Amino acid sequence: MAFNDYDADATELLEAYDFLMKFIVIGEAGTGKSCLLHHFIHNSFKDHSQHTIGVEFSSRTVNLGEKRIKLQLWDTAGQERFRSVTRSYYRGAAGAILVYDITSRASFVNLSRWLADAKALASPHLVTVLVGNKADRDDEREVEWAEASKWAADNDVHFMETSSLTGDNVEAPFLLVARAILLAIESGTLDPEKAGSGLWEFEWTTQEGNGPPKDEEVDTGDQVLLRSSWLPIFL
Ligand SMILES: Nc1nc2c(ncn2[C@@H]2O[C@H](COP(=O)(O)OP(=O)(O)O)[C@@H](O)[C@H]2O)c(=O)[nH]1
Ligand SMILES: [Mg+2]
Repeated sequence: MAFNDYDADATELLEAYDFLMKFIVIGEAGTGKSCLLHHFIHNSFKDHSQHTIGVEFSSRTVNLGEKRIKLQLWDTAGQERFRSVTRSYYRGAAGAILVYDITSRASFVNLSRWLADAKALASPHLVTVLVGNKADRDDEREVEWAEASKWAADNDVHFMETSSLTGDNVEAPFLLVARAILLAIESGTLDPEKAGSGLWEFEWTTQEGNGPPKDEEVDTGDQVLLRSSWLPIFL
């Protein structure tokens, strides 16, 4: 459950990393967002996935080249009634995993709206990957790979198909987005020092030469305040 995840996360915050990147996982309900995340974090299929209420957190630290990247993953509810709630969590996201279900055309048709919301509310440099999940159900496919790939190219986002049931490709979208963000940082397109300036609200911490974050730095972060004071209302 989300609150245990939060506790685990709090102790993990002391772990050293080079960059903390906030990712949001968005898309219609039932597309497999929670299962995809579960597979990425736990390397197993999530049986009996319940509807996500509001937002749930998890995190995983990955190595990209010489860098340790902590991915802070915000799983959102796809239902319309949570829309205004989840939108408030888009703020400052560096990466977005936009999920549809390849066996459901209905989950594909509103992608433009999801992407527009994310672009409007997250970081202006938001890196997005479109994920066609449930690729294991190819016989029930309603959205062709070529059509989704074209949509992604037209909208300037990355694209891949995954299966959180079999585990096919489940790490790839997360690593792809993290790598793209890291490249942008290293090439100077993104300036991490601008965190919190309003121009670049990417919630992260650089650790180079400074060791792990100090407790008070962690505690005064926007996201931590949101977690402790706001989330329990929805749990
Ligand atoms: N066949 C198949 N079913 C999946 C896959 N991913 C999720 N599901 C199922 O789809 C349903 C919704 O999954 P969930 O992760 O809760 O969707 P969410 O609402 O987007 O978070 C559940 O019944 C899952 O078991 C997948 O890759 N393949
Ligand atoms: Mg969910």
